[in-house]
Amino acid sequence: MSKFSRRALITTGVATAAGTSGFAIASKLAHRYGLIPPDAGGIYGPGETLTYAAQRLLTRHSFAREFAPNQISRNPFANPVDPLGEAFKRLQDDGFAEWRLAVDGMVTQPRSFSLAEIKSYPSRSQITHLACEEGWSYIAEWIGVPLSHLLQLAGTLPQARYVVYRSMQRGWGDSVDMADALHPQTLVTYGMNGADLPVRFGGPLRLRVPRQLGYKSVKYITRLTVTDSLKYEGSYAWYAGM
Ligand SMILES: Nc1nc2c(c(=O)[nH]1)N[C@H]1C(S)=C(S)[C@@H](COP(=O)(O)O)O[C@H]1N2
Ligand SMILES: [Mo]
Repeated sequence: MSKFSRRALITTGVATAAGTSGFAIASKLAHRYGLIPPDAGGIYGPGETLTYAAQRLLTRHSFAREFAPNQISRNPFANPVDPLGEAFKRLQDDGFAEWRLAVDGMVTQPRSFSLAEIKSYPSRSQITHLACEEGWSYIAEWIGVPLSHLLQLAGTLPQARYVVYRSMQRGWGDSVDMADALHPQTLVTYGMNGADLPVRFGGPLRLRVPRQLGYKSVKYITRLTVTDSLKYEGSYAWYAGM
């Protein structure tokens, strides 16, 4: 069966279940398979559940497209960021030698990694597309360590369902489910197009989640918290799969 008809079939299946007896059956199935997104309670709730459930069933094992080096965008657009503050400046003046990424929550061993430690782990590089919900996008090479590697070092507990990440920039942070957290293309990045990741693109450390829209790729990350529940307070949809 082609990818397209499989998708239509599964989407129709979930939608039909929703149509015949309200959202009861779809919701029951979604619950059973852990396919309820954390923003399911709001006005977009049932729709968000259908999107998330249908996409997840299809994309659990899928990869974001990777491009060839000659497809890298010449002038990638960096979204303007609000001022980063004094604490960031002090770290920057020091070449980010004191930058740390903490990992806590549902792990056997809470840890805190320096930039040098993160760079010492096996790296992965990939050329992917970053798309903003506002319509622009670019292709770049991203270099970093798979998030799964850091989670493994901290020892994620089996009941973990989400990883919440926070930025040094006030108000910025997000979360992904374990399917994306452990996905081999989800990287804690420190390099871009063969060089250090520039500050305007999120340096020294940025989470890249290439299977979702740009806003999930949070810049200046300082903390990862593993959890089994979350209350989503973002203004966009929590699941931003493409
Ligand atoms: N800390 C932080 N992370 C952020 C943002 C931001 O303003 N601050 N903007 C987000 C949004 S909306 C998008 S589309 C991408 C933009 O990435 P770019 O600047 O590399 O183009 O970063 C995301 N990560
Ligand atoms: Mo964006």
